[in-house]
Amino acid sequence: MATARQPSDLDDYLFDLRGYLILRDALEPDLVRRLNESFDRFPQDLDSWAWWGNTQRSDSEGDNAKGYELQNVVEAGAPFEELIDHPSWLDYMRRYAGEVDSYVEGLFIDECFASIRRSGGYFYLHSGGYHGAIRGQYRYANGVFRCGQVNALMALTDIGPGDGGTMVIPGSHKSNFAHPQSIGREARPMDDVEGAIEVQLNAGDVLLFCDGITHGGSSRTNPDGERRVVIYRYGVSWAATRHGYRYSPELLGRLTPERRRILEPIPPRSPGH
Ligand SMILES: O=C(O)CCC(=O)C(=O)O
Repeated sequence: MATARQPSDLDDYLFDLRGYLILRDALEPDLVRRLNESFDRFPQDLDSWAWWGNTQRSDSEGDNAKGYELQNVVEAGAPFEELIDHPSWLDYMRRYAGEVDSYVEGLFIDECFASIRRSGGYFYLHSGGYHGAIRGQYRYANGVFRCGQVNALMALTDIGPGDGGTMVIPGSHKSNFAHPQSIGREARPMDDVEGAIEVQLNAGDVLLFCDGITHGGSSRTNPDGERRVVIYRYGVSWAATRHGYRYSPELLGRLTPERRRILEPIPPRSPGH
């Protein structure tokens, strides 16, 4: 079991400055192995939008040859349940997105998915402070963070040059202007965007970033192999799932109380309950 990591003063400084942090060796090697084994079992013949249990294939790039995304992946087995309250990043999420010291203090995972990137795959440029949604906003005021959403992007493979790593524009979570190269650029890669950097990770590292930072994924140019990541998005306790997925009663029923509270911070209330 990993020990609980706390955000340091330097983490706060860099997260505020850049909008992201890299947590090295955040996942235990055995958990990385079990997650990769789970990825190996994803049905490769699953069509886009087809269901596999309470998970759904939904490739953001719309080209199944270049990747594979499985939404609501917390429903895909025990290793994914361990990620909900993983001690390497839980206290970071509480501090940055958990509405500390308010009447709605707590967290909720509003989206979670597995992503496989193959040759030619990428994730288009999106987000940023300019016209940013409150859901993904970066905010620090009166001594507390009030980020709308902070993501944990967990590397299950080494992600080096040509592997299709995540790209971020450091500081863009506070940007007051649209990036000139972003205009009309929806659904296009961000490889040549001025100011963007590619984040290189080793298997087991986690990229933690405010969703309000301009980000995306570089084009994978390496011909063979796969980039494998899991992304959990943490936000305010009163949110709803982004795409309308419902966590199943079976999943909620077998979780520890701490994990259940993150997937169901506000238990449903209705006559008779
Ligand atoms: O796949 C990536 O590296 C980037 C993912 C991304 O853009 C997102 O989570 O919003």
